[in-house]
Amino acid sequence: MEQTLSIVKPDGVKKNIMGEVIARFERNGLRIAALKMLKLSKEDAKNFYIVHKDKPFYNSLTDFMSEGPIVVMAIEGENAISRVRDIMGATNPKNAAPGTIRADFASDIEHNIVHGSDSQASASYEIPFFFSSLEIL
Ligand code: 3AN
Repeated sequence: MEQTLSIVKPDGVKKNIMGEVIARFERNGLRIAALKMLKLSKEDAKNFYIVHKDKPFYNSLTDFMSEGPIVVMAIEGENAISRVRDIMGATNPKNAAPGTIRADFASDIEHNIVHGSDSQASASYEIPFFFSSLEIL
């Protein structure tokens, strides 16, 4: 069993597809172990994406991630990290396989609807960033 952190980003919430994103994970047999809606401050977004702090897109990414509500969830299942990333599709929606969330809904590489941890190390940072152990069921 593996756990991963997924986020419906502000563009996904704005497009009214949070339920669609969650349903795609559930239909794949993954289990939602924790879930909440919240809004990040700019400072929160910078801390969440600290691994990207030297990237040219760090400032605009953290502006975008703090511009509106997001839905964060801890997802559990066998190979949950790679399964969630398969369901999401490639970072750039232009390269995302047909039928993936990003191919179906994302407008560009920054506004790409959904986040999923890219490794166990990332998941170990990202899950406790949002959830206490009491909130993961
Ligand atoms: P993923 O979310 O697919 O793991 P990462 O970790 O490489 O992708 O990038 C984190 C986030 O940064 C992406 N979800 C995307 O919103 C944004 N991003 C990545 N690359 C770019 C880029 N070249 N220009 C703008 N934003 C980017």
